[in-house]
Amino acid sequence: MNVIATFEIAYYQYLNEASLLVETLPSDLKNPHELQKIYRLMVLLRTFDSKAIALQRTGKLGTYPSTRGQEATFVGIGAALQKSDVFVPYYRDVGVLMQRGVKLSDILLYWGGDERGNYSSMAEDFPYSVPVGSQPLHAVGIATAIKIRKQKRAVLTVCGEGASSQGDFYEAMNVAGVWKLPVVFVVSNNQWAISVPRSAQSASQTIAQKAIAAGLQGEQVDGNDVIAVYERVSQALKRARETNEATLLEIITYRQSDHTTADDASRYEPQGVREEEWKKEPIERLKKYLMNTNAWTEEQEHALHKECASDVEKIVHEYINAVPQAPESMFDHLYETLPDIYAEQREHVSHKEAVAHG
Ligand SMILES: Cc1ncc(C[n+]2csc(CCOP(=O)(O)OP(=O)(O)O)c2C)c(N)n1
Ligand SMILES: [Mg+2]
Repeated sequence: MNVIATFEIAYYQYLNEASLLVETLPSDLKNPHELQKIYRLMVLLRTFDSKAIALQRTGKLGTYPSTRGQEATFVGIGAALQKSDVFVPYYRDVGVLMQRGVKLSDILLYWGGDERGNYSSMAEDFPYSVPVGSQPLHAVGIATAIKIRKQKRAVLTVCGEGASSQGDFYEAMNVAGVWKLPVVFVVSNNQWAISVPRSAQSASQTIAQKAIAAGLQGEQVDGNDVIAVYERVSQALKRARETNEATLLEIITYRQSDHTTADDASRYEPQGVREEEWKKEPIERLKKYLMNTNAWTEEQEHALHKECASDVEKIVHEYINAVPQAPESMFDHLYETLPDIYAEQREHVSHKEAVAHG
């Protein structure tokens, strides 16, 4: 017997659970302003998230998926992406979208429910939608177009560890490997797929090693450490842009919430786990580091919370007072030239609307 293949999976952490740097700070983040910016975004995201849940509980928003506890994942990804890269989201991506020019009031409109629905969605990157495992396929399609056009851009897509069990996920990685496509697959491993725990999701020791069979590099990243997320995503994007090599990043974190506001995790989540995991949560971890390095003060902290609360109030005001978009606008951001069959349907919908509203 000869061993003909071996592999290892690296785990990356920069800022450990005790807020101590265990690796050299990446050069992009050496200026304290950079980490302060990232910290502000994480606090804004959490403030927005709590408000969105409160709006749903008081009947002012439809079903909403929280990102509580996962702020480092999404803020880190958003900070690492360059403007010319393409982002292909799933439904827990507010922290990225808010850095891609999407207004937070539009995100509320998206989750607003039928009556307040924002039909055209956000077309800055890929239309915002709620796929569970199809988006990696869309990402490799876009990456193929980028490669054919010889552009220096990367595509990044995110899905959950639950979605990584789907055939679509493996198919997308396979084609990215064999066609050498400039794509980064991120799996946000938050330990739950609604009520299915990670242990029941896959017998694979890591999700990252799913990359190996497709010929890609796979690695694990501490998802409660925004420095690690930023740096590993940045490196993977750079490799994609410069060498067309795809990467799978398994970002390990914990869902500090129900799956969505339509779920009740207390029915299946073992008692005490969430509290234990909370000790590792990303915002406090970075705050302690900033304070320990004299890059943040209690006064700044107080001012930031006030500022975020006031920003979120403005966002909610915009949302509550938004004029719902016309239903026919759902046809307006899909094609450069609308095919005849949809043009007819568009006409039909707008006519029905006109009749309904006299
Ligand atoms: C193809 C498909 N299967 C199932 C569902 C129902 N569904 C919605 S979210 C979800 C769980 C996904 O979990 P995970 O991929 O871990 O992402 P997370 O929500 O934890 O971020 C499921 C099963 C769906 N929307 N689409
Ligand atoms: Mg999950």
